[in-house]
Amino acid sequence: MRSKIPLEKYLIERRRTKKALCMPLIDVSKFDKERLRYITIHLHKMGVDAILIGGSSHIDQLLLKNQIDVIKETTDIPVILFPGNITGISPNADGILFLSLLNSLDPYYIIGAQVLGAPIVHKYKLEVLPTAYLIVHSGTSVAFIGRAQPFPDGKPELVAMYALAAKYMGMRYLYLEAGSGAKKSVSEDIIKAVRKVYDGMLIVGGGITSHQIARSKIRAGADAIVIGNLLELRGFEREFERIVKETI
Ligand code: 1GP
Repeated sequence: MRSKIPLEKYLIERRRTKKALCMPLIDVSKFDKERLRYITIHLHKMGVDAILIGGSSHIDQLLLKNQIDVIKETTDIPVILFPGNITGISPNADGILFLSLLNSLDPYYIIGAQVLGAPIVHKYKLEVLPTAYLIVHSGTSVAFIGRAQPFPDGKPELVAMYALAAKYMGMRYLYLEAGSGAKKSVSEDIIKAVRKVYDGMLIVGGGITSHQIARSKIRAGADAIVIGNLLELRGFEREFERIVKETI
């Protein structure tokens, strides 16, 4: 049983004991109760470090709350909200990635949703993980919805400039996102360039579908990897277990 220490302390301490954190992402709209319970049991057995939960901008809040309850009935692994919008906030999670999509062209995703969501987060007393969110490629739903300005290929230094700004603004978490189901994950060049200037918790996700890909992201400097789509495949367990081993 995990003793109830603050989420951030737990993540930092846990990170010290292994190469990287493994954080599966549950998209609330993708699983029914039974399947979610099955997946959670396996994630618990494999020893993942935290479970992210979120989805697109049109999240059903009741479903989100119910899904978190199902996870919590099954495991004591911390559940962290990964909201696409203010509808992604729920009182029964352990904390929230309080995201600002720094490379959005729409102020709503940089500060607007945060202002609307902050009083709800306060009311629910959720532990906040201040997170810079950078969507590096175009062509995925999250890039389209978030109006993210994609980074040009071969220019990792531009991403590193955002990372440095995030650090100077006190954001202790930085999430490099390729987008769910991305064909191209975040490149090692980008991860290395960001790692050089950013010493907070560096999370990398999008398009990580095998242990080889996971390994190269960790070697490049990721502190945590996020895996979503793979969970939707029947027989995900085999490859997922290999991914978890890469993080130990
Ligand atoms: C999406 O980074 C996450 O926000 C996970 O991506 O679904 O491609 O694993 P995948």
